[in-house]
Amino acid sequence: MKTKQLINFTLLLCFFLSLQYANAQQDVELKMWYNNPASVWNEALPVGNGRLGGMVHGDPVREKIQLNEITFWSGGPSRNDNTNALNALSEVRQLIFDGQYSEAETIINENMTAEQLHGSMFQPIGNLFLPFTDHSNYTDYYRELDLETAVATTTYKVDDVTYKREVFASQPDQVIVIRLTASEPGKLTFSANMNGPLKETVRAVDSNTLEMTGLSSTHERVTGQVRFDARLKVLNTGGSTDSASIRINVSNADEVVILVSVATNFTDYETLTANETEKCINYLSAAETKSYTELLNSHLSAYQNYFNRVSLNLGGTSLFSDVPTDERIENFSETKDKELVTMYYQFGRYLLISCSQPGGQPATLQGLWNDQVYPPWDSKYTININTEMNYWPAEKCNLAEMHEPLVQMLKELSETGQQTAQTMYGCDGWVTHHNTDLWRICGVVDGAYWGMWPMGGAWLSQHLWEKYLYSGDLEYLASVYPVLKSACEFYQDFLIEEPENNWLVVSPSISPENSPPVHSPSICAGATMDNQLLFDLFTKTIKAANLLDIDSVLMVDFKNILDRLPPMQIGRLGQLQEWMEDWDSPTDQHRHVSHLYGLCPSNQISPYTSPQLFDAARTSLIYRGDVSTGWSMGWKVNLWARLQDGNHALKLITDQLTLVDPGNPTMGGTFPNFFDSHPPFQIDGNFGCTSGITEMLLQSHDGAIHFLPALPDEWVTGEVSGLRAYGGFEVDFNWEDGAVKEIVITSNLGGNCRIRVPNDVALIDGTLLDSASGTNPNPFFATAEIKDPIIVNSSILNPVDLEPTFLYDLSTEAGETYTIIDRNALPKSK
Ligand code: FUC
Repeated sequence: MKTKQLINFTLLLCFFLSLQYANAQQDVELKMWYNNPASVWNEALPVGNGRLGGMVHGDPVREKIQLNEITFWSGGPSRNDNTNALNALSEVRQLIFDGQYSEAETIINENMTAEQLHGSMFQPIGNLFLPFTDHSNYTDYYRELDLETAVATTTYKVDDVTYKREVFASQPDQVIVIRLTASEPGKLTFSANMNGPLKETVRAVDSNTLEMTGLSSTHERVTGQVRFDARLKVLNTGGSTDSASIRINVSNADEVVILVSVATNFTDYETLTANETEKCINYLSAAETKSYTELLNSHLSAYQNYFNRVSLNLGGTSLFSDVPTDERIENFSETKDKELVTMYYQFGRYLLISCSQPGGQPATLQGLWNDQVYPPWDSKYTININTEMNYWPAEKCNLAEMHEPLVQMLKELSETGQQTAQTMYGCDGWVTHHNTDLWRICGVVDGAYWGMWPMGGAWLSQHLWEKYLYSGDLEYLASVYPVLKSACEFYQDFLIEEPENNWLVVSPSISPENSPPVHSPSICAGATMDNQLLFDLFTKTIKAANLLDIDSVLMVDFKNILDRLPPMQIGRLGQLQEWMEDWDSPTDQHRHVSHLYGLCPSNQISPYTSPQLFDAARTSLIYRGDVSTGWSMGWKVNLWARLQDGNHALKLITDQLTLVDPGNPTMGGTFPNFFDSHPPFQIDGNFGCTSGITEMLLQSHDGAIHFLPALPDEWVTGEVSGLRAYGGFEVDFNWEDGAVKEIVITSNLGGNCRIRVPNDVALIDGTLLDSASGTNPNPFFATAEIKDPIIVNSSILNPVDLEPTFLYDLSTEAGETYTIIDRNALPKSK
């Protein structure tokens, strides 16, 4: 090696070592902890394995674990299509075009909404109790949920003996595992029992097994048909057990492991022929053959395989780790506690792993955790935002497998929705409206104002393409293509020409759950969100067909439809119009911001390719305000991130991290157990905010992988690893003073990697990157080719001033990793 090369090499080495040192940040402690037992459900800590859920209350005197099983729903296989709809359709459409919205609404309510069945309810199994009659004088109380192990632990002392309870829900072993220990032998004397609002029987099967059975409710005239069998088995070391008729007594044991197994007769949305007792016993007897350590280890490896993929550090310094989590939430607006944000972010990932596992059901409005027989909105699937939002973090936060139950639900809806399309509208393809449930109902529910929205399939279907953009998996794409195609076929038949501009529009419809100030019904034609959804649905389906090299003739028809959809319009206030007419009001603070779907989650509105729409979307969002329901604030975190305003996004996180009274929730915010408050608890806000935090740090929807697009001033330094971007890229990076320091990109598919960065960067060996411009040759990054907007008055638009960025191209090979660093940090001789 020549001297100059040697010096360069040494400089690089020193530099690299110093970078490593600078990056060695303290790990964030991911433990939610409290110094009191949960007195109400919204303080209890959730555990789940995708199928079984438990809410651990941590009460020393009477431990309570509230239990759920994801297939325990009211009713049974059912449909709710109104057969009168088809006869009413043309009259309704004419009334809408004539501006007679109230008349149209009346006819819809009488002829198109479901006659009886507005959807089934996700219902609770019941509670497991462990009464310790002599533990009321406890001291040194502590309980936690460790997000790194997915174990809920409670410890306390009675008479100088320390008692400990550990609870986890094992995905590999399909049971909830509870271990009870004491610091002295022979100290565990308690009993175990179960009850539930829908129980039919409770009985001791033998001296250490208790069984509870039950049946789901009859609801809206559909007979309750889901049966459950729940069993607990007490495995004691030392001491003894005996059974009274409805409880197991444990005396003087050293250690006790309790296994909880629950199963139902659910097979699939059409069939309830499984044998719940056999399934329940099989799970239990398989788990019984393993030691606690074996059960824990298999749980840890399954859980951590997902959880450990992403780590985040926003530059916190363990300032508040000695403060209980509920107090930290309460103090957040003052402290801006960065580690609390990290914990809340990782809690979102924890929840998705815990409530949505391959082969199971998608996360409901409450994920997998519901203690009420009549839960809010039935704890089912509201698909005009809420279910979609549940899955916004799935791909970008490296939990692609957790997306699978949603994909499966879509396949099933595309079956049930075909009959709905034929019966209600005489159309081919499949359709669903704004709600569905375990039985995959597709009709109009809750009344025209909320339910007359035939777009549920169009929105859900976006997830099918989005998943492909991250993985590039063509086999997967082929498996979901029929769902996409059939969704388009419905609109091919259903769309009608509106009289003024001859655009093809959806009618009847609504802009979800909002009505314009000019008339009280929400009913309308051609709502902006509908047009945006169809733009995406048709564009993506055409792309999928091209990639799979099929249906080229049909795609010509689809392209013609695409060309005839209404463009976006910028109204008199400089706002993005929510409706086809300029009806928006500057005082409308409705929680739904449906027309901003085009900004997020879609990529139709971009500061680089459609700056006027970008400005208009921003104006609309400012009018809409910040504080709202939990999920609305979660959406706004994403929207402000897409608007590249990190400080405003953090303002929304602060609004969302407002502590809500767990016993009497009256506002949007966060419960002590980190659950999002709509109010009441609704899990979408958790998932929305987790997605939004990711969007503040990394975006890949707009032609490039954009690093730190919306970094708040507060988050000066930080690091994140394991985030996923379109095109099969996986990304780790850190930053200081708002500048990226080091980026490590793993390319899984190869191809051009276009990056957008806030400061100048180069490859770590000093090689400069190619400046990028024009279209990204990597097809996964194709930007939306939307029509030019119609603008009422362009003089009131104020183009948003964005921070300057650097745009580079890097050609990558599949399987290779690339390290890029701040160019200022390169050795000077380079
Ligand atoms: C939609 C929203 C409500 C609520 C419900 C479950 O109807 O408008 O705010 O989230 O879903």
